[in-house]
Amino acid sequence: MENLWKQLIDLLKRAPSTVHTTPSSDEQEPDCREQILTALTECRKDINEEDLPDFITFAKEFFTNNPKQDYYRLLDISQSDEDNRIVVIGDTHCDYNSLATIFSKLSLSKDYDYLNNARFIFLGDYLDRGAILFEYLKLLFTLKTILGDRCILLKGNHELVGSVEGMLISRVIPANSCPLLNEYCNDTEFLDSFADYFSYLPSYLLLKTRKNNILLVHGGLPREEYFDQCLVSDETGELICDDIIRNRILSNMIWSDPRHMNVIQTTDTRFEFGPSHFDKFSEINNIDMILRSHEPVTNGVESFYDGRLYTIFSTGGNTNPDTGYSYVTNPSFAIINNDGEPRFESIYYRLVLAPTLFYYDNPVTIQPPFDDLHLNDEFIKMNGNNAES
Ligand SMILES: [Mn+2]
Repeated sequence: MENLWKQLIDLLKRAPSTVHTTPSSDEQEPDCREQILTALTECRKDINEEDLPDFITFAKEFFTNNPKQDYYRLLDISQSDEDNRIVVIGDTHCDYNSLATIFSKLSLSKDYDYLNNARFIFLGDYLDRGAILFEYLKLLFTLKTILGDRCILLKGNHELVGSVEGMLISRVIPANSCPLLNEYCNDTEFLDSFADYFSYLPSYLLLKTRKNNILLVHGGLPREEYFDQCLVSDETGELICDDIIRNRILSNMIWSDPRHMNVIQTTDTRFEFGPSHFDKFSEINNIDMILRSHEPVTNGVESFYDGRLYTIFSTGGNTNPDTGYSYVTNPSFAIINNDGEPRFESIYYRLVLAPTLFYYDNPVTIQPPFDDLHLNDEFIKMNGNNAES
């Protein structure tokens, strides 16, 4: 095990001998690649009860350096001459294996230096359901620190947490992260900062590319009654409406779910919408595509409305001990280019070496092919036919 482990780390560190880098400025960019690859293994070390004070100190420092960040609205790459790649990651729910494997897989690409150049947009739901909260949060916060503005964490419904009299309370039931934090982190200042950080995450991002305007959001669309009360600004991506309406709309967008057929909206917080609802909203607001997460889909990706809306789910794997969603057999993520064409990558499929890094004793089960195998093919070329078996 020891030798294999060392070989794998060495392999990952040397993988792309020639990588395409985006010439952004004359300034020397920091080498994020090495830092991220180190973090993937360092953060995996168990955080036991005696290590919690260190974790709390680390997290407090993170919250201080990353205050409320509810300001992302628009990311415009439509005029850019650089080769931009946007990596979109769906729900991860405290699944260390899947989060780490996405980054280790991207590190193997030979045609683009993802860890040094790509932007990473997370669609929310970091908390609850998964097996290891503290190690996962340490990795997530470390990645955000290394990537800075290249990492945008959007808010999911599981991030609707508040601190009431020194206890974390979640609006999601059951919420297993909050009881754990309340039990082990009896530190009011920490719990307040924790609630503050997650409550103020931005709820959506509008990505303008050469061909498509893409809305990135955890759930989906607002109810129809708000359609004529809001517009998405083309310049700033902001919702133009009054504060009360804005809050209702943002809540809708964190909770709603698309359906293939037209449906009657329910009165619950979590409501459903169909193709005509989607068409109407996207026409009013000039939106071509929506990428969202929120619902576990077995294949990791599900397409709606002729490929104009996708659900992406990024935790799962039927032998993955970190996931609460083992029935999601093919958890996936997306990569968007300058034209705004998304392609979908399976996190574990066909990869033998990289996932073993994070699986420890659990062998990876190979899944049937799903979609574009761009990165997988590079990996196979690099490692010979063994990677396919
Ligand atoms: Mn959700």
